[in-house]
Amino acid sequence: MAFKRQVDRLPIIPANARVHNATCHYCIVGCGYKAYTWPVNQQGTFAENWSGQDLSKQQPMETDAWYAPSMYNVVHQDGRPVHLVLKPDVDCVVNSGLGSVRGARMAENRRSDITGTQTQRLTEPMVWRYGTWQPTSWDDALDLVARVTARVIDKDDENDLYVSMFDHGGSAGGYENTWGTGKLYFGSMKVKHCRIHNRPAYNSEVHSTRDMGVDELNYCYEDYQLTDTIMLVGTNPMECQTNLFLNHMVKGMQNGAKVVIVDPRRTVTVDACEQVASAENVLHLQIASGSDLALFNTLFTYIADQGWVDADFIAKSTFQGDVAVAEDAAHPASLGSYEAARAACKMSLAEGAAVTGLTEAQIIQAAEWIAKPKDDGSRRKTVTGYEKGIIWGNDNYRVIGALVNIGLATGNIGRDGGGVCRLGGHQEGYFRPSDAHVGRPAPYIDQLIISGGGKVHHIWANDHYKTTLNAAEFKRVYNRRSNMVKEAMDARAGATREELVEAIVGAINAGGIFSVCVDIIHSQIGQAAHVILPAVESGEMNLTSMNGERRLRLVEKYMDAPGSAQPDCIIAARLANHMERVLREEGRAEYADQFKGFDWTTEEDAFMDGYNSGNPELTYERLRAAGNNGVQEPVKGYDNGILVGTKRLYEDGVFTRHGREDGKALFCMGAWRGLQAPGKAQQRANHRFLINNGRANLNWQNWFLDQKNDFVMDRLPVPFIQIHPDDMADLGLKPGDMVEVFNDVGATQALAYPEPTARRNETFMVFGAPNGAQGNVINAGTNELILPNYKQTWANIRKISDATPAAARVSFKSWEVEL
Ligand SMILES: Nc1nc2c(c(=O)[nH]1)N[C@H]1C(S)=C(S)[C@@H](COP(=O)(O)OP(=O)(O)OC[C@H]3O[C@@H](n4cnc5c(=O)[nH]c(N)nc54)[C@H](O)[C@@H]3O)O[C@H]1N2
Ligand SMILES: Nc1nc2c(c(=O)[nH]1)N[C@H]1C(S)=C(S)[C@@H](COP(=O)(O)OP(=O)(O)OC[C@H]3O[C@@H](n4cnc5c(=O)[nH]c(N)nc54)[C@H](O)[C@@H]3O)O[C@H]1N2
Ligand code: SF4
Ligand SMILES: [Mo]
Repeated sequence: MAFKRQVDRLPIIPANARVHNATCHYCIVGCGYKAYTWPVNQQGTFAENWSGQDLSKQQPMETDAWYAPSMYNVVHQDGRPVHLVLKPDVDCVVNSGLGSVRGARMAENRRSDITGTQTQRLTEPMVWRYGTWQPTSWDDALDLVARVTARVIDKDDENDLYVSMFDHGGSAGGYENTWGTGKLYFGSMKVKHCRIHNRPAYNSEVHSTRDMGVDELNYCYEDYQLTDTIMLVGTNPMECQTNLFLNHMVKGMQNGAKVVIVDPRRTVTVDACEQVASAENVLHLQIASGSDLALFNTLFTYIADQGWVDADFIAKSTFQGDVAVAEDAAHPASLGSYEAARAACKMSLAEGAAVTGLTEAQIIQAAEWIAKPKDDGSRRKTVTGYEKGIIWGNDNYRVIGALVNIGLATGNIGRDGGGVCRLGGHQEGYFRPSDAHVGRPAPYIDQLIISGGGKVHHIWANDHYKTTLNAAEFKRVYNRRSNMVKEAMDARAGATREELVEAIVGAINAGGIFSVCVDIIHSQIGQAAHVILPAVESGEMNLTSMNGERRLRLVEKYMDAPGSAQPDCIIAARLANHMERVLREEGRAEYADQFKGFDWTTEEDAFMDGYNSGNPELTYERLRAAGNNGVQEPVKGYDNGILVGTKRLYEDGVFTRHGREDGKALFCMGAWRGLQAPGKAQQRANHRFLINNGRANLNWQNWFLDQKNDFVMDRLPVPFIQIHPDDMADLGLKPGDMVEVFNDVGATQALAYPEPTARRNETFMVFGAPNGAQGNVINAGTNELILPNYKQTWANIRKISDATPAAARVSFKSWEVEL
């Protein structure tokens, strides 16, 4: 019998099952899957089935003729129950048939009223009424949202409307939904007080690389197989970009690539690389937390001093002169030529070693693996992947700039086997009107809300209660302000709509906030909301997104939405319709006209109105034909029935991301200057433990579906914090004990997980959990341009209690498994 799945056999997919293209909607990698559906009263046989194999015989080890219980469910399609199997696609070049512990659970994580999975999914709009949430119709809920919103904003003054919205692809997002929300908030309105799902402002995660002319997704995954050295900075791809690691990086190592990993922690990625490439080909630079900039500037200095640079590339493709862009409030470092950057970033081996805690020999070794020409004099190819260890690390602008400096100096951008790229988080899928009105630096939304700003807050697919910084204070204030509105609503139970809106506006003007939450579940911030609007996920709608090598695919809708849930783009459109109607009723005709143009009935309408208008080659029909291999953006044309894409960017040596006409890349002139974000150095000085934080293979993001998935919750009933066993002994802790993590800004709790490979006084806590938000102990201090510094956090730890019954059953064996 399948473990915990209460089934002893699964139906065989019949030969005539319907097949849909489906890209996994979780991480950036975007693995290809196939969704098979067929009527519940049918199934295939050993002889006649989808695989074409005789299933009465034992299949070979690498067979595609199987699926796991987690890939199966019974759902509805066109109103009828169907079997659903969602299994990895062997023909997709991204994953070649591999799944992951997240993606391979997509099917069992669909809402099913038949098998009882994910019944937490919202099925209908809800409005705060009579002291609780009451189900209601879309028109009723949207009318209330539109009336209250219209009361606090006006043409040319939309600053009291605050918006939190996804900017990604995958599920929640994608070209349809970023356009729907974007057209509403940046087209019809010019909302300035907005933020993105993962940071408290509407800005870029990677300003500097863009300012230097280099888009952050410039390579293709195949480059990992064509390279001499793979450099991984502040990222843990075995757990976070799993099939990019397993299907491309592993193959690169098997082809002989060496690996340099920069991470203050020994990760399972380090372990896995050592197993594949053998330890002598893996260099783990276990730097002091937050010291990356010192490392990169030292590497850049050393590589330049050795002359291991691509002089021809520097001359032809990079800015000649001195300073091209001066340092100012919008540019935390000057940008200019190679020589100017060399001067500004100069750092000796001794200085670099002192700051990072590495030996000079380790830094030299890294420089050789990155840039030392081969014995025959030919250039070494190095591909660099970076992610949240530096994006949410110390001195975001300068540190990313310094890393891109190395890639430019060594001619490793726009070449096969090269690239300096984000490994990525969600998939991408951004198409919106200009956000220029937001300004740069963008407003720090969380701090504005905490200090009383904002009257109405629209929240699209994120849960700041679990995932923002300074979360303890944010929740305290948000609960208080949203409760003021709830109380006012309760006091007017039974009132007319006009009276209710008056009461709400009264509470808002007294300091309250009216909160509207668009989500697929009733989230934690949704507990504070007054209106809750149910959205659908990818697969319950058609959805287009691109992955970390800019590969665009269409997920074909394969099942019905739960209840009356709608695609986000359609919710945005209906909200726009209601705004137009209400404004017209109120006699504000000119403003009402701005909300025209939302007469979409399907997500395809939103796609055509938005993405297609800027990319006329792309239609659903053509993407459907392109299948799970899709096309790599930007799309250059359509030739003989085939979409023509772009394998990697900048192969012509012309750099354009900064918008400069000369097409020359710029170097970043950012010197090392210690911990940059306010309050971090003091916090480090005053607390014993580094609370490094991030992700684990098993959990997806803020656990919104995981929290109702026993496969995950049996393994991790409470978020873990990995601690060295000797530190645990100091604190009197047994494995599984509940600890409180506390510091100057807040407190949270976790399960103590012994980790012998951890350094003393350096812990790692999984972020985003529903019952232990790591963000509670992150202070409000951000890097310049309002980039959160989640990773540099220090706190103390004390025991709260013995293990809970669920935690007491957890295994504490090593995470380092044999591959
Ligand atoms: N399993 C799983 N995969 C995911 C996600 C998930 O929730 N679960 N989420 C997706 C999303 S949205 C994102 S953004 C990505 C994030 O993907 P990653 O960035 O790869 O993951 P993180 O665990 O956040 O952080 C990566 C590493 O940064 C290291 N780090 C901490 N401080 C420093 C430092 O000062 N310097 C350096 N160099 N490294 C440091 C941490 O030790 C950690 O190993 O993952 C995506 N993939
Ligand atoms: N301490 C710490 N904090 C961090 C980070 C860290 O490394 N450390 N990383 C940051 C990063 S990189 C990220 S991406 C954020 C993640 O922070 P969030 O964006 O808050 O987390 P998610 O889990 O991605 O949130 C998804 C929400 O959208 C809902 N949802 C899912 N699909 C849909 C859909 O199709 N439509 C709608 N309307 N709703 C949907 C889910 O139910 C869930 O409530 O956290 C950030 N916070
Ligand atoms: S690696 Fe990422 S995209 Fe691929 S199956 Fe896993 S979560 Fe999905
Ligand atoms: Mo992310």
